[in-house]
Amino acid sequence: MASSLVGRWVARIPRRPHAVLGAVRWNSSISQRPGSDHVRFPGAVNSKFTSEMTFSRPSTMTAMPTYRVMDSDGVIVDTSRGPPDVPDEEVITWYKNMLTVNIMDVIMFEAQRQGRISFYMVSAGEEGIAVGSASALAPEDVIFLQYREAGVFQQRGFTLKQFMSQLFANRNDSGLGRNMPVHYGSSKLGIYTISSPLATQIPQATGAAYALKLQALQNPNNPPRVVACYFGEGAASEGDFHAALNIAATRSCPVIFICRNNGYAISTPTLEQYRGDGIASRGVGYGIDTIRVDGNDIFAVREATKEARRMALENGGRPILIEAMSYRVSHHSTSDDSFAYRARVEVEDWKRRDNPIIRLRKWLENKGLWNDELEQQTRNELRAAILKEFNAAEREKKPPLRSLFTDVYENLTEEAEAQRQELKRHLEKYPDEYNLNDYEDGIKGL
Ligand SMILES: Cc1ncc(C[n+]2csc(CCOP(=O)(O)OP(=O)(O)O)c2C)c(N)n1
Repeated sequence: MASSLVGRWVARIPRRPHAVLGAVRWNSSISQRPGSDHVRFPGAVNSKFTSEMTFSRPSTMTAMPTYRVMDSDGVIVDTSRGPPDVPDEEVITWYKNMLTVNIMDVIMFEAQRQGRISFYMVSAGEEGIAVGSASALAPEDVIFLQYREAGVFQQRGFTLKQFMSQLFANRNDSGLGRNMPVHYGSSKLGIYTISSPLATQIPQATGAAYALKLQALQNPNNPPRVVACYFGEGAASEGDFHAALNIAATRSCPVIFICRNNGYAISTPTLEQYRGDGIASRGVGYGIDTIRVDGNDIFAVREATKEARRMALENGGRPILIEAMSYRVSHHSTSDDSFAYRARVEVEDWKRRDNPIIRLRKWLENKGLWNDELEQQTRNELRAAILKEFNAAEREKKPPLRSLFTDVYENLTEEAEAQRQELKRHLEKYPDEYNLNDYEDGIKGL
């Protein structure tokens, strides 16, 4: 589909595709006027000559500032600015969405410990990044995620039944139980299915953004769309990150890269991951407009994403990088014990110090929109709703056994068919060894 689009586009504008597609430099010939204080080298068009030999020393440069709207007491910092540009009811919806993910995380982490699901990853401390950024995107935007952004699904309308069906790998899961838990996906919500190999989603996002750009050029009546691509700072150490940002910059693709910098890539702290100024400085290095925001401040995340979306669509498109700062309060996953590599007190300190949920709660309380009673009632309701879907999903049948083999190719290959038959023979020979009734249609489902 994308290649046929490219083919048609090239055919229509054969001579100067770069100019139309937004490339900054067209003419790369070397030119120098007599007496000029700089050369137009093709590789650095605005560099002045200097007779002072100075190495650029990042360690002496000021770190990029962190944009915040609201402080940790829930107070808007800049008193001259107006209130957030959304009705109070919407802010309360964000709050409830963050709370839903947070409560679900506690329940599902415990469920894994009880052996009821195989694996789980929580997003404690990062709910504000997911919900705040998703609130600024349009329903038709296309989204690529890593795995710690359940709040994006929640904000876009993924239901508790959908979360639970995927986690319990039952027959209502759209992936039919073929992915690890938390690897959700939804074509209806425009969210590509999460995949475990780190950073693969980043070049995919750039490619999708390039396709959107070409589609918009072909049909200007299409609604404007961007791609939003989420990843952790650890994933930004992969080569895929660098290739994706550079291609997005040189092809001017409408993509918002949203990096969650939570201080750890499993057991590797950021201090050991890089020596530069976070991930934000890399965006600048690739010529991408970049902002660093306080990820505990949902208003700052939302505003930065909203502006990034506007900029990403301007003049035919361009990438934007948002580095959202946070702290990974939880263990990396249910397979991790983070106290093996960081002090308990560090985590407790962060929990006390700041948190996107508590911060927004303070703002709501300061405005008289929230109180202890509402908090308790809401928590009880959300917990009950989650547990209802939890129980239903746990009891639901597993997908039919044949789905082990289907959906790779349109028809089963000879090899897959032979394996299916071998499995059938095996199950028929040892019927007492397997709970085939847990699967839709039992052995007939194979
Ligand atoms: C290509 C690849 N290498 C290594 C891993 C193992 N792994 C899974 S998550 C992870 C850490 C990622 O850290 P980060 O991107 O900062 O996200 P966070 O978990 O902190 O949210 C690693 C190394 C993997 N899944 N894929």
